[in-house]
Amino acid sequence: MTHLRTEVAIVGAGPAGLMLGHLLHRQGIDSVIVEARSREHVIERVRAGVLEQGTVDALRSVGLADRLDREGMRHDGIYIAFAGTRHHIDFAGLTGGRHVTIYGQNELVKDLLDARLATGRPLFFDVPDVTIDNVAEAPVVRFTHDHQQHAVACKAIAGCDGFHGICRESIPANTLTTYERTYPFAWLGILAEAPPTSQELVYSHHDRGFALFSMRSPSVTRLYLQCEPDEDLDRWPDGRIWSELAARLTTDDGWQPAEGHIVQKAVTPMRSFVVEPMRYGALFLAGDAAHIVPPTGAKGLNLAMADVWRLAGALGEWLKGGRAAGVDAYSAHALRRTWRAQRFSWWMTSLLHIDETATPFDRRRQLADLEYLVSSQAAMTSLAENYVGAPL
Ligand code: RFL
Ligand code: PHB
Repeated sequence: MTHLRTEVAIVGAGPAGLMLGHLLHRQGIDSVIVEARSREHVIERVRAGVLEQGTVDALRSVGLADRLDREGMRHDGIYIAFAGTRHHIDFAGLTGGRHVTIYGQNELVKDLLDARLATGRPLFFDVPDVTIDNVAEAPVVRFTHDHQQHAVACKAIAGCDGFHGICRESIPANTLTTYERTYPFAWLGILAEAPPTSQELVYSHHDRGFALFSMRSPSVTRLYLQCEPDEDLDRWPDGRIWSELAARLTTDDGWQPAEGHIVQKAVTPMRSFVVEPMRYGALFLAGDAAHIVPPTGAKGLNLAMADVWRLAGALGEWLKGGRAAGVDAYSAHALRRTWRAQRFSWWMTSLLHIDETATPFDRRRQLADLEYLVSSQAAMTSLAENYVGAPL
């Protein structure tokens, strides 16, 4: 057994854990990061693509945006399509010049990993058996790496281990309240070697189900189709995917996505989930470990970044200056932003998907909501303001 000591033990090397490690490092605070999966798996996982302006500003301010500034694609708006027509929502015009940036989560994770490796601070991959102990008094993280057992004594533990991690599960259930909503649909997502045919994202409400046109680069398109929660990918050969995308996305101005070689296919479940509070003793939850939003509002990664931004500042004040006000306020502050994103993500999801259990009244009300959205400056501004997000 090796005994290590650090200030903050971070469980999970996703965007939340890696960013937290970097922000602590910049304050001269040591951390150990332990990750269940392999380095390759963490880098290759295809997920989010939309970064709020606040996320980009934060990354830039801590020296992590060199490649993002070169390769990220600035988007000043999105399209909402329904009844055959695309309607533009002009974020920049509606929010005084604010915008979002398209940059794959896996690219961001690559940048964060490079930054971590450059610090020389510890990061263990392939650690599937992490346990945490004594978070109320003297926290310890135990794990096995390369057949060697380790125990890391620390002052705080950051649970950045995503929705299926062990940190949230380690908190006594009677001290937590969970809020959850599941949806009767999921997303079938593909990545295709095809140049984007629209400069901006297209969110399409269609009788056959929701579809989303997004991108990763000038040669790679990212597309999603609403599907069943237990959808069998074997029922979706490439030809069926393209014809369904064409049916749901083609608009009466003749626009449609270009086809190309499909390089990745996966089904993503949809869920809204929040646990309160986001702290138990010296264990702080951040990112998907504490909350999940359906991807329609593009908020998950941005919320994770906002959590660790606040947590890093609070831990710095506590560990270096002995001031606990920030860590004491962490959960309440993070939850305020979380609930705002929850409301927006739920609203975008309900607005755009076809719910087979909806009544005819609900369907007509949904169409009225879409009509109102694209005809009212106030409604478009509300969408734009929430989509671009508040500063972190
Ligand atoms: P992650 O990324 O899940 O990372 C958690 C890490 O912890 C590891 N882990 C453990 N490590 C040690 N011990 C254990 N017991 C462990 N258990 C788990 C995991 O291997 C992993 O490396 O959580 P994090 O860092 O909080 O980041 C959250 C984001 O990944 C997530 O919110 C977004 O991907 C959500 N999301 C989107 N967010 C956006 O802001 N904009 C988007 O456009 C967007 N699109 C999406 C999305 C998520 C999607 N999927 C696949 C869920 C699109 C999709 C399709
Ligand atoms: C993506 O590009 O993966 C993406 C874009 C917008 C969303 C969700 C995912 O709302």
